[in-house]
Amino acid sequence: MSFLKRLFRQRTKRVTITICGLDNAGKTTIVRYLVAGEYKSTVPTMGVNREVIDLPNLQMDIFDLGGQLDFRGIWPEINEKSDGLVYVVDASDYIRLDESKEIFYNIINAQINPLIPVLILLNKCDLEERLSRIEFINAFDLPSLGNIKWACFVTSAITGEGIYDAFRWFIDAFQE
Ligand SMILES: Nc1nc2c(ncn2[C@@H]2O[C@H](COP(=O)(O)OP(=O)(O)O)[C@@H](O)[C@H]2O)c(=O)[nH]1
Ligand SMILES: [Mg+2]
Repeated sequence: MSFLKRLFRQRTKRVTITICGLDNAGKTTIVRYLVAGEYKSTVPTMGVNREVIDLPNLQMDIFDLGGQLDFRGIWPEINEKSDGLVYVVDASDYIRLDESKEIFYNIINAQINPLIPVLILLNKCDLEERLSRIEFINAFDLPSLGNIKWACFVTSAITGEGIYDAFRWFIDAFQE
């Protein structure tokens, strides 16, 4: 390995990220968007998808966890080792909002290290019938997260809206 490469590697921080949320929230589409810089169609995730994204001084090893009930059993083990959590909610899925909230707090209270950054994405904001950010923050009781370092961004993995700002915040959270 070259001297420069070694130097560069030393400066590169590696983090393990998990992406959770109900099936169909848009998790895989968001990861694909991060990789490709544009919308790409996806198929439902069976188990775990892993994707490594290299940024100038951060390497993100992303575990995209299948949201179906069958696969949630493997979440705790992966979340325990995680340096950062991305939690994705479908802003148009009013019916499963409570289910998503329950899962979210289960991860927060029982699966992750409370010091890691938590990025919450209210996804599918391109759809007309959807929760607003304020409605969502109230419904999910996000202020009750207290000292956890969290942020909530409104995103669309189809148009790309909000993705840059959301991940800018997330990446910055690892540089502190
Ligand atoms: N309208 C809209 N559809 C989306 C968005 N993100 C994902 N989808 C669609 O939602 C479905 C589920 O997406 P997927 O990424 O597989 O969800 P996952 O189960 O959470 O990984 C797919 O049909 C996606 O095209 C979005 O921001 N807006
Ligand atoms: Mg998926």
